[in-house]
Amino acid sequence: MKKIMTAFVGIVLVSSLLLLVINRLNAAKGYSGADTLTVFNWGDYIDMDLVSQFEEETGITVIYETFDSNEAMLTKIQQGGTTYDIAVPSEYMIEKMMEEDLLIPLDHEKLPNLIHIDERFMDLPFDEGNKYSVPYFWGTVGILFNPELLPDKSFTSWNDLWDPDLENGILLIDGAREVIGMGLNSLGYSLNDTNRDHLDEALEKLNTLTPNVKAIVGDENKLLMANNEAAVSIAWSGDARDIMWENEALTYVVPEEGSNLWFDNMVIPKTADNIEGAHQFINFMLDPEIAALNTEYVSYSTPNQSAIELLPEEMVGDERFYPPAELTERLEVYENLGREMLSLYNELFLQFKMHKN
Ligand code: SPD
Repeated sequence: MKKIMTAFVGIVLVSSLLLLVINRLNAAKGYSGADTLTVFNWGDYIDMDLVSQFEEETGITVIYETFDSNEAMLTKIQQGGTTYDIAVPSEYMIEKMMEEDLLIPLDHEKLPNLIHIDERFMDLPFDEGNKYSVPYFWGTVGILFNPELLPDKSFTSWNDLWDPDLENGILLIDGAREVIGMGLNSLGYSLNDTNRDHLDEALEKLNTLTPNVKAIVGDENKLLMANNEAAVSIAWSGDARDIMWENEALTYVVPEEGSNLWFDNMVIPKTADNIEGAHQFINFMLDPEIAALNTEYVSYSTPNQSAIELLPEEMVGDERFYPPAELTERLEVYENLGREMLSLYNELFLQFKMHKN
């Protein structure tokens, strides 16, 4: 009997060890299973301590990867060979991913914390009924600038960026929709314009901005602006807020002719291997205390009403970052313009980048 017990304990030990090794190997390869969860998110877009807390609470190991544009995220998911359980695309990309059948419908019964989301951010046209996505952060695109470095300048319009005094002074977001959109808006056209003549006109106008463009960057704009190495940056509102904590001389405006209102939502892509764990992760991030900590860390605007009640007024009472509905009404949400039009936007952006170099 003693021998049988020893053999049994041995077998259990060896199998647990094997399982652990297999999990670690899968984790290293980016494959999820019930014990791992692969999260694919924008850079600088989560408090990693919260990821550790999720791991401790659930026993699930999180593999965390980042991307810097919706297009890069989509390509990775379309390519296959990955098992992303969670991704965080923006609205037009969610619509595109739904269209391409790349998303798994959410089980709302497993997301009781959804009740904390402000109704204003639920049931939006790109995903009616939030069948595939739930709000993570939202914001605008605007101009972040340093009045101390540019005492005589004011920025109320996109056209202010064409001022010859700003030579080699502006940082742009490395995003096709943002840059082409800025060209379109500066001419009074819609961010979702599909008229070829208008798009060519926008490119032509953007090409005349190149002497003022210092660099086209991703998250590096935070360091450059915080250290006064650039005076102006086109920025997503949350990044602007984050840099403004670091460098109090900076300020942020949304140009008067209009701009983009965007929503980044959590989704479960078809590549998922741990659908149960993905729901657990989403529900965890929707918890008001977790959402409040995450918001304090990343500085973006939270759609979680219960989290807002836990956050300092200094943060959530600032209308530059929590604009009321009357202000957001004049802004435009990117539409899914279809495969051909999105390729054209990317192509025009590439031409602009080549013209700059
Ligand atoms: N550093 C985090 C950036 C996240 C920004 N998402 C904005 C998407 C706008 N379409």
